[in-house]
Amino acid sequence: TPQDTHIDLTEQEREADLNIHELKRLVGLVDYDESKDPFPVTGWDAIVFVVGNATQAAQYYQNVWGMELVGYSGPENGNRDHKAFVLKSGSIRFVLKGAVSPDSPLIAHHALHGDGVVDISLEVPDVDKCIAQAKAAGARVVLEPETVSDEYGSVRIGAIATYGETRHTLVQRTVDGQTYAGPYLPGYDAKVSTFVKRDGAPKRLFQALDHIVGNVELGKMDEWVSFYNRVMGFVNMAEFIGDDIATDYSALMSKVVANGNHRVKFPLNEPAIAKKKSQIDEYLEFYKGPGAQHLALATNDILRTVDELRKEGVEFLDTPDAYYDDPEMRARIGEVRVPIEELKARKILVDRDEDGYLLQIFTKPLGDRPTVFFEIIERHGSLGFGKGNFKALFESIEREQDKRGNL
Ligand code: TYF
Ligand code: FE
Repeated sequence: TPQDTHIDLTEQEREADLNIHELKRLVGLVDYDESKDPFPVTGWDAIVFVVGNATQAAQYYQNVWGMELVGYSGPENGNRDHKAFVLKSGSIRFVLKGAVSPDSPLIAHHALHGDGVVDISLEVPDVDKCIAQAKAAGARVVLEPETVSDEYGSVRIGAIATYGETRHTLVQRTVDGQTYAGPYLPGYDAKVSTFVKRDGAPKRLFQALDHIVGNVELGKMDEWVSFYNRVMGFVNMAEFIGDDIATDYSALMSKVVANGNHRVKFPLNEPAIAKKKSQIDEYLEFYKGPGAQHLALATNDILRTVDELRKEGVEFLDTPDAYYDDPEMRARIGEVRVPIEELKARKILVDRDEDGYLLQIFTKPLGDRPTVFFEIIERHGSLGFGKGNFKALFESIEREQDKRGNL
């Protein structure tokens, strides 16, 4: 029952009016005993993107993705290096950063990688404990624990390096019994969203973040799985794509790690040698190295989310009608909450396993390079990642690769 649980809501979830029962369904939260965890992670803190033009991207994420602008840092409040916009949807926070100063270090990062995720920031109850464990396990610490403060209070932060130029900043929001009360981190001011200015409510097209996939180099997947096991105490989840299916059509191998409560799930992909050029190789070539490939946004109404996004011009991967008309597939997925025709009309994929089913759809790349994209996911019991859809999905990705001349 929802009452009989040991997981607490995060501040962001409480503010988003979510409850544990909803979160179990949305992202597959599980109970676990934090006291034995060498590196306890509460959940996502923020996903930080570097983009070519944060001023315009902030408009896009509000107007198209229905997110709410809540915080800002930039020249007007003393940050002469870059502008940063904090956007929220449900319990997820995105931070978009773009260089203002021609000497900003963000420029070199953007020149190399294009738009992408630089920081998968995690909320932790005890930064010092995590950094000590990370060091003992041989991780590269890129920021020693420090306390930063402003008029809203204090947070304690530290950071470790992960694949490529990506990092995990660890944010402890309660210091000496006081929880930080500002819109994001010290240095950020509250900002009013265009939705609020228009006297409306943000659309809240997604309520939580389900997983973030990392693409790593050929032969490195197991090293990164082991990194998350050893350094961060993450556990392996059942779903994986091995070389058996890889060489047939998908040209990638994948394993999934998760933190104790499963709020944070990281599938890790590496390219596999196949007949065609792997989609992972295409990513690595255009991102100039390993990085975050897709973010899966959890929704409780994928039909509405997809309709709203399409109306605003978001492009999704195509799924052939044959996928829905295949009797074997119809038999396997059985009954779902809407007639299959509703899914077919929107190209939404279905997968079923022993725990339940999930609905999912994937966007085309979000920016100019064929790198980062979003997945929209609606879970109904399934704790998987859509393994049954890999064939149809990867064929669709390959059709896009072909159009780009990268097959
Ligand atoms: O997260 C996953 O594993 C699924 C499937 O390049 C997937 O969303 C895996 C790899 C990929 C695209 C989607
Ligand atoms: Fe996914």
